[in-house]
Amino acid sequence: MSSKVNNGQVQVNKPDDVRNVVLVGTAGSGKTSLFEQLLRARVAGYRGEKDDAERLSQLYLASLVTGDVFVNLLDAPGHADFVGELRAGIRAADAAIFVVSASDGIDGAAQALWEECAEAGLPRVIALTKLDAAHSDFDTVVAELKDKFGDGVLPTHVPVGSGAGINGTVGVLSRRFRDYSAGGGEPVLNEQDESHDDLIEEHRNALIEGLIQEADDAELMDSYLEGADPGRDYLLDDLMKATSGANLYPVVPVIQSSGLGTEELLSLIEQGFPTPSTHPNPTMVKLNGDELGPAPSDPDAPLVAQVIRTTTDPFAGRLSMVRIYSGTLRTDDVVHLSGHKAFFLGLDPDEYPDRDQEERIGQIQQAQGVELKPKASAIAGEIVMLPKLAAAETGDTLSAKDDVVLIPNWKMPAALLPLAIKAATRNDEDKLSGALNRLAVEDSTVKLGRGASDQLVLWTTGQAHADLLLNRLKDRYGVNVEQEEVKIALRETFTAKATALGRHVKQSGGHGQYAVVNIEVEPLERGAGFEFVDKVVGGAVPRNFIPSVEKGAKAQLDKGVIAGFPMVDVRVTLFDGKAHSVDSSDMAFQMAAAAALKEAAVVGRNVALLEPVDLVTVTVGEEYMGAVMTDISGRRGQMQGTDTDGRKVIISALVPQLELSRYAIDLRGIAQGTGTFTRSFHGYELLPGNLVEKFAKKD
Ligand SMILES: Nc1nc2c(ncn2[C@@H]2O[C@H](COP(=O)(O)OP(=O)(O)OP(=O)(O)O)[C@@H](O)[C@H]2O)c(=O)[nH]1
Ligand SMILES: [Mg+2]
Repeated sequence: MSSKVNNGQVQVNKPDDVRNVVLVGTAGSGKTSLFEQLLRARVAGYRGEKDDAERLSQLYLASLVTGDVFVNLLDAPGHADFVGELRAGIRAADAAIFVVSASDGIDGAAQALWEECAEAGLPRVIALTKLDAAHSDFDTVVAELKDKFGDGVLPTHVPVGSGAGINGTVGVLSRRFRDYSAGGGEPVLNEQDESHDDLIEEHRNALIEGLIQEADDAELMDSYLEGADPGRDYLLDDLMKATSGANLYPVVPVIQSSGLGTEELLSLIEQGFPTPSTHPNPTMVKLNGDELGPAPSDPDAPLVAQVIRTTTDPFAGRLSMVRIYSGTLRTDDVVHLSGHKAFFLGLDPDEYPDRDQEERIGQIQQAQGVELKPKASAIAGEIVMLPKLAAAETGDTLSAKDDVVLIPNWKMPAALLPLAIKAATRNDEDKLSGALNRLAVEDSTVKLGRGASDQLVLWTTGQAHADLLLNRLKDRYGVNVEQEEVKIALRETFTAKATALGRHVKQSGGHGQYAVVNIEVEPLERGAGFEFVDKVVGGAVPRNFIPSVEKGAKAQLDKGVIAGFPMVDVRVTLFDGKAHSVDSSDMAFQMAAAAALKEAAVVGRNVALLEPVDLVTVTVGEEYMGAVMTDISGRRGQMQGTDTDGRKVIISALVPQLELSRYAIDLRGIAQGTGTFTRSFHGYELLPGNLVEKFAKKD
């Protein structure tokens, strides 16, 4: 067993010295506990970090040294709101420890994460945690894992004992017993301990057969079929190859309290996980969009690196976590920085403009344990921290100045939960926009927007994300904001024809005001807007005041007539009126037109409110289809149709925005974390009469 190494003395000389490993798993599955367990085993003097809200919501980097390899460990948050951080971790890593809690099993969210890893071609070892908890059973969960993730799932170590009595593991291939009962995470190793042979027998055949299949090794197959037990080293070699190629997923039992599983995982990381040069890098793209193939893991190639995450501190400034794919990065280098999110993610280029500029590298820091230490250069395969970059944002590419390439952005989670805020005081108001800009730099999932009545809206991925942003505004930037109800942009309209008289007459003393108009209002079809018709005959309203009537009517419609929302889809016909040779004026006719519209509108008779309706498409597992549809009709939704995509269904419906404010949260409950949805504005529809009361102002 390796002793604890002082990381400060480890030099990374070539990509093969490095392993980049991300811990992935659903919320609370035990990732951080395992992360700490691995660090304690290899980092001298490491006592453990304390959890805070920031730590829980973002990708966290530390390193350890095991054997001859330098391991960058990335702890990803499990909460669905922070899946963007997890995807960043998947991008930066060459392999994953996929953490599954034996006491919770595999739900839809775990399956979705597994698929994310599979899409990225990431080799995985499954760490089965909480085996000590009551009702946890190793064989039951392994069967469930095989059922959900396929036959490539094969235990390489099995626990000895059950529940709280588990005291060690036996290697399925090595037959070695590691006894963790002394505690402290340091096992006693017993070679060839035959007393546990019966435990591994059923797993051993499955594993050997799996390996033979994967390795496509005819010689091995023959000797196995003849009853010969293939040599351990031979098998281990095949195991490491199959693991590294993401064809086979070893399962390792883990228990937090005793540190069980630590050494087993570390040896898999060291021997079975790909190095940066064996795991394919992301594809490089030229500025014109042409693909160039994967970045070569070569320290002598031109620089290609990507910003994995960004934190901004009001005092220390920006700190960027950067994965280097190709080349070597040196202190004081001037490199090319590119951000082309709109191109890669199909986003609005006005909202996400392209950025191409020079960026000077200041200090380069490397994680040693949990501490950051400066170093002069870093090579392909390393993950480093770069303080004080001027413009780098999460997802941006850093490349050589004379050899500019782009690395695609990973998919961002949809920000579909609106959070309406306003500055608490004048002083906060002044600081708010600066603080919001910085929030957006470090977290590209948050979108800033304006809602109805110019309300400030932050679009977030869920309640936990919203809470985190509010905390950041307060604690990091000292800005106090108040949360408001999200205002929905309703509209007013007429539903029936009406005629009305509007007067603006003031003739006591001095220069008077005189204007009388007779108008007819009538509804137009949805989307028709505002029409003005002049039918005045015989000069009842002088020609020069006709535009005044139109202007006054338009102004009143924009302000709203019954509830303060713009009135739309209406034709106003001016058919009569009266003027005074001295007292009539432009202003008086504008006022009269406004008065006539107010007169024409009678709540409960000929006016109504319109509400914005979105086209919503929900993608869920088939089993949740009924529940989703029932819920949608409860939201006054109108079904538009369903479609299928493998084992998922896609449900389309028109749903009023008033009913969608919390849908991002509610859908997670309905579909147990497996559903996703999109929404786009469809049009305006009549708000049901029973809801009009709530919005109509009485004056
Ligand atoms: N009994 C038992 N509890 C464990 C084990 N591992 C973790 N836990 C407990 O499970 C809870 C969640 O553990 P974390 O390590 O924070 O889980 P996580 O996956 O990092 O959670 P998120 O980061 O929120 O997704 C904690 O209370 C741990 O003490 C284990 O092996 N056995
Ligand atoms: Mg955690």
